[in-house]
Amino acid sequence: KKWKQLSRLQRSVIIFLFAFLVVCGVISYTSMEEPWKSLTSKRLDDQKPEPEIPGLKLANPAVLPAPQKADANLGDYPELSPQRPPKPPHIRRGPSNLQIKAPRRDVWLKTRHDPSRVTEELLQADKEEKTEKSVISWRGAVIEPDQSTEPPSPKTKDLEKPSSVEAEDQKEPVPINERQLAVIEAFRHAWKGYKDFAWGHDELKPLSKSYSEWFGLGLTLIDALDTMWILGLKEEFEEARKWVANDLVFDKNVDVNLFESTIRILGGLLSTYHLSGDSLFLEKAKDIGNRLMPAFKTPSKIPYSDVNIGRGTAHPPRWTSDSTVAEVTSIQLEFRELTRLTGDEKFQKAVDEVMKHVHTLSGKNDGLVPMFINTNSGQFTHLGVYTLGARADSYYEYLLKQWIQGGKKENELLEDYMRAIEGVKKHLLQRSQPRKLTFVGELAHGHFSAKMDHLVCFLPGTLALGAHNGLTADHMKLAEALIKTCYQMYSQVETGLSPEIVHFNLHAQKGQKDVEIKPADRHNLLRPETVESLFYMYRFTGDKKYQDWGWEILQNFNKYTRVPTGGYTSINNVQNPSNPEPRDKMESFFLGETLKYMFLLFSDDIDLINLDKYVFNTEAHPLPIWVPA
Ligand code: DMJ
Repeated sequence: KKWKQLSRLQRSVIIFLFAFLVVCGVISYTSMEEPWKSLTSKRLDDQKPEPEIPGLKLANPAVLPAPQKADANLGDYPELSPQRPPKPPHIRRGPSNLQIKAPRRDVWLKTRHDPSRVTEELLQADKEEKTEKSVISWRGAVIEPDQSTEPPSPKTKDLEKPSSVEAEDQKEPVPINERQLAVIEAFRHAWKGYKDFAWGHDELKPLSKSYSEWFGLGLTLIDALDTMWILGLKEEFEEARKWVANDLVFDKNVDVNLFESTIRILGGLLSTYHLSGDSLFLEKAKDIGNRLMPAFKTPSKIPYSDVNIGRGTAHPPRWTSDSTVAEVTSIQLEFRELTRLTGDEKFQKAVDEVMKHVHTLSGKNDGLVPMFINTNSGQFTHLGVYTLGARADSYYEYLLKQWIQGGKKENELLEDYMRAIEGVKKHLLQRSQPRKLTFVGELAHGHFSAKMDHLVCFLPGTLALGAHNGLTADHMKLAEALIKTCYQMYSQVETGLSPEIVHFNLHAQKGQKDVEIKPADRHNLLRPETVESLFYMYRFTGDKKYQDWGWEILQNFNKYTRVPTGGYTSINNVQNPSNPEPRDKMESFFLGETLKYMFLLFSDDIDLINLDKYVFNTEAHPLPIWVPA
């Protein structure tokens, strides 16, 4: 009624004013991008800490993370860093949910103390990474540049040169040197014997020009696959691959030793898969991994030593229900990696359970473990004997290596490792006479024995690896002393080759050497441990004496163990240069480990299996270090 009573002019003014107000309102609303944010930020402003009132405490303390202490080791626990940049980009291999590339540590370190540079640096890194192209290697597989272990460009004319794509995209390859060529030559000679007389069988018998069978699974061929890759032996690799594709069958009624087949076959297939990117090797690894699983079906979940991979049954050795401690605790790197690659948790679960169980067990002596464990009770047996040699050795090695593999987060493994090394120092370390060589002996029911297996020579390398990964520098000092001793185990012997076991002299006597050898221990099986440690020592110190020592050893292998018609042989007597008594057997680890570590020792290319990206299993098969979470 009132509206009607207004003049036309009055009505127009009111309509105009109303419209004006509506338009202003809309404009001011839309100019706020996220209107609700203003409320939130207002609330955050309101949350500014009140000036502290003496005696008054908040009932619910703030949930924000506490600032880091200045001395906290942020490098080891990047997730705790208050300035943690967003996750750097990763390259993936295998199933898309799995990463194997180490984080961009360069970017990480540069930006950690300057958050304003984080985004800029990461964008740059991302850009650089995108421009890095995947390259096709001669093996016909796609290699991601950061993960590739492309062998240095071979100089020999019968080895193929890298393609032009590789030459453009990759760092200048470090040329192969004379000593590495000598390793290639040795490998080819060994391979010739295997190919001519033992192709597809487990081990070459080079003198009788035949073979021996252990599992009947082409052990030497599988153990040697990644060595051929690393040495750049294209033709040999392709031929061996064909055999794996067409002839390697695991569906066989055969008993295999769980540990040996894990470290040599599963480990060899997994590392070859990583180096080549060829899924054939992953498929085979899954197959053998699954077939080994029945070993874990025991009352204690400590696995049996033997599995029938065709029947799916497992059992302990005939005379006991015990397993060897080193064997049940040195299969973890491989099964954990198999879970990471397949997404199937059962593999890792089974081996992690063993480690957790052993972690809690009584019967250790300052971290040192006995040699046997019962598969029914889960308890250590034959208590009181402690060694770093046969039956216990790789337990210590895998404590450290699992910790590294998993991104240095599994503290129990590190604790056990550190405690064990303290145990070694306290109970097993001694010095010989007259040269005062530091060595690791054995303890039997409180009695020290100055006996050291050649197997113990893995220890300097492991200690050095730990020190490289941030553990105490004392470990490096001990490593330096021990590798010197291991070298003396070669150089004080007539052939320049170490026996299987030595006894050190503890009391000085005129004209006596530090090292004594008993008749039963005079054999040499072409073992890798000293060369393995020399490789780590050279990588971490750059001291050329380690290369020179390795070179002497290679020459002595050539002098006393090389069989003219092909292959190398174990010998029975390292003390008799005129007749070292060949044993007629070339162990698969000579190709899998000894020659591989020799080649790496003589290389000056730290990216040829970069030790910040790969961890070697106990059979020298490199597996990727997982990206820290
Ligand atoms: C290899 O099978 C492995 O290195 C294992 O850890 C110990 N024995 C041989 C080599 O000596």
